[in-house]
Amino acid sequence: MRYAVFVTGPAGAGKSTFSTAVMTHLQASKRTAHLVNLDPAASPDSFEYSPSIDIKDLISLEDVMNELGYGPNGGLVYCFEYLLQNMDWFEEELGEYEDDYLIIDCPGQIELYTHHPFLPTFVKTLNRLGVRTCAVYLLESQFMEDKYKFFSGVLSAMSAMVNLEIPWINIMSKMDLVSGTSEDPAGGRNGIRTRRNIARYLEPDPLLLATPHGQRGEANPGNPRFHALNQAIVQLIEDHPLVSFLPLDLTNPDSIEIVLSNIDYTMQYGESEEPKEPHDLDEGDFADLE
Ligand SMILES: Nc1nc2c(ncn2[C@@H]2O[C@H](COP(=O)(O)OP(=O)(O)OP(=O)(O)O)[C@@H](O)[C@H]2O)c(=O)[nH]1
Ligand SMILES: [Mg+2]
Repeated sequence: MRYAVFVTGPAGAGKSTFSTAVMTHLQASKRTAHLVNLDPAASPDSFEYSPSIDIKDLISLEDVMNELGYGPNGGLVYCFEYLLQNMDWFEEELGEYEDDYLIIDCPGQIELYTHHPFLPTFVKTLNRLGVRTCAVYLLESQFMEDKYKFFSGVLSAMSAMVNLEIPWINIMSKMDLVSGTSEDPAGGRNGIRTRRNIARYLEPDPLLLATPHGQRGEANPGNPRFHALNQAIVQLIEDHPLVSFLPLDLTNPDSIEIVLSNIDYTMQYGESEEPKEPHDLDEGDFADLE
């Protein structure tokens, strides 16, 4: 059995840094893992480990922009369409890595997760090739500084989950930037950086949004026109508590261990397979997606 972890999340959430940390951790525990770069715009020296499979060997954003005159976002769409049309290339690259664990570092364009069909199609193809998949979605801890920004992050995580429909883990990255030990250290706007408050973000408490207006700070006071919308979002999150976050502090070795064991558990890594015919996995399991 082969396994693939999609490392997803908005721009700058720490996906590449996390992918590297996972590689280091797996290698230290004598497990083989391969890095896959799925970002056609990644700079070559951004990787501590050189990727075993690199989309840039197939197509690079730079070439698409220079030769076809696309901008960066249209260029990304072109690259993914090209990848999907050339999945035999990916399959060939994958062929060399039986019984392995792939860490797939994805690009940071949020639309890739929320509504484009590329990643779901890519995942289905991997599943057909017998690769067991899961996704981690990283949101950086700075999102907890503003509850409105935070809930927009929660909603983006939700729509990405709905779009991809694979086993899923949300991660609050860069927790080393949050102290969480004192009552309200100087950096903690709105007093969020206390342990109790952090817990309300990791298990999102919709009541954070329901507090009265005027508590957002002077620069951006709550607009009463959005009160009803906030109420509706509170209700949505309350009725569908799909999103909670595992904290990730890369300065703490235990933290990455906990996150990794959650990933292993989610993908049922190493567990004997169910006696299922391969063709059962083909159409039936994905029929609801169409
Ligand atoms: N303090 C802190 N900084 C981090 C951590 N992880 C990443 N960073 C920093 O955040 C920035 C972005 O990190 P990347 O790993 O490149 O993020 P990414 O999600 O791969 O970014 P894109 O691929 O551009 O979307 C870099 O400056 C990192 O050094 C972390 O755990 N703690
Ligand atoms: Mg990256």
